[in-house]
Amino acid sequence: MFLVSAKPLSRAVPAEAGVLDPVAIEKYVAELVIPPVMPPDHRAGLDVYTIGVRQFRQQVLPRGRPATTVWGYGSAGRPQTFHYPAFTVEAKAGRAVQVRWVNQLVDGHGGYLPHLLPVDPTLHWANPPGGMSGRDSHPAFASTPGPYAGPVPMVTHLHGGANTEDSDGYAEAWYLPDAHDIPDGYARVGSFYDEFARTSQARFGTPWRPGEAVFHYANDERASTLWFHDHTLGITRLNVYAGMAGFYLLRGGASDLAAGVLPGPAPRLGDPPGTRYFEVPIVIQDRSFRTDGSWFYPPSRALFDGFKGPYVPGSDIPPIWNPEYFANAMVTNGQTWPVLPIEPRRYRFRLLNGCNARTLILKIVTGPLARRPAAPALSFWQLGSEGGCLPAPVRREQLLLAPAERADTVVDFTSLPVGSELYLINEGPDGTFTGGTAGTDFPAANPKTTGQVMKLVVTPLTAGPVIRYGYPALRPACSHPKP
Ligand SMILES: [Cu+2]
Repeated sequence: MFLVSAKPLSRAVPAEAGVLDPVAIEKYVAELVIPPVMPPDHRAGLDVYTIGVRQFRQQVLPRGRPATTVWGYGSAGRPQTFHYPAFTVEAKAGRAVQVRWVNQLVDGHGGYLPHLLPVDPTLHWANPPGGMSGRDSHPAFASTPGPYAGPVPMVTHLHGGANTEDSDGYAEAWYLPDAHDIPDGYARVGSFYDEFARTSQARFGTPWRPGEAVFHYANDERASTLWFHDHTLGITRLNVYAGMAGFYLLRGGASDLAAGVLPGPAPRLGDPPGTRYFEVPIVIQDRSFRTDGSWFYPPSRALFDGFKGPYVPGSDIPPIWNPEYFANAMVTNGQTWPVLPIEPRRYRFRLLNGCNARTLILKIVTGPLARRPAAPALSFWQLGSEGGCLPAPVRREQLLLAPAERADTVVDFTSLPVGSELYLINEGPDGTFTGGTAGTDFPAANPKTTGQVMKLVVTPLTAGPVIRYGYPALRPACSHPKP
């Protein structure tokens, strides 16, 4: 899914004017956003959604600092549902979901919006300007071009889904928005789009309209934590960085953990404001900002390894693309360094590493600036991974998550006095992870910035049952079919 190079060359902090110093960003101001549930259009035999991608402003940095222009998904008829990361799609095992994914990256007049981030047009990429013959290719240039400023392709991949190919979000099945000003000669769709539109319509009878694709998910796999994100050829890294990501939780069936055994609830449709949740999805992403609040992503190869050219002609080094990028701040559920008030209960945390290249090593500790490697204050009980629940819970002092990996965990806060403060920290490296232990084999991430993720503050217990099950007595109810 993400392109990961083996070269241990990358630097975490770009030496570029106008980049916001992450040390200056106030931490633990905003309360963690727990994404609500994505509302379906209707549920009639299957769950039917229309999910668009739009450009909007969101307070990613703490209040008092500028908002950030982001791209995010939402229910197309409900403007208030657009958020980065997306509201969560709740799916049931054995019950199909249909999503009409709409590219709404247009302005108020229906004209296309250019990318928020620098697109390197010299890569093997979607390449709409190449037209029908040159799309999804590696275009030739006589001299070094600037970034691509045209209409932006998208196609959504359900990561972890057992999808048929016409619904999988193939990198070459992208499509532009249905804008009125697409330049003449541009390809409007990728080279697999038309074939998939035909096969999908033949199977499901649902036509794909311009600027859209209709994907069907059978949900006939094991219950697990899935997520969706953009997957367009050659710009996946940029579309995801701009904000195109969300959770898709598949529940139920013989492979799920027994209902009522684990901490909950998770958000449900129609919850009144202020509802407390004890199952919380958490996506952690590294991001850099400019001082005006906009996303920063390296606009030049020189920020990767200092190579200043020649690019085209003269070498085959792409002028803009960075093989890997490690941003300098941590964003969790769409906000820098949030705080989560917790009760002295057990919580279910579904953790997702949504970074482009950064491997996370997560721990829960009592002080954010503790010497690395830090002594964990609490363990994670890992119940599940990308493939669904494990044969038995595993106690982990730390969680290692590579990009796109998920861990389904329970953390027990029941013994903590009200007022206790804990921190979710990251001891993965500020660069390529090549194995080993923080402090021995590589320096842990900067304890002042990328080495911190989220604060947890214990607040008084509210009404509601405190489930008194215990580990290791808990036995998952899932069945593991023999291979
Ligand atoms: Cu993926």
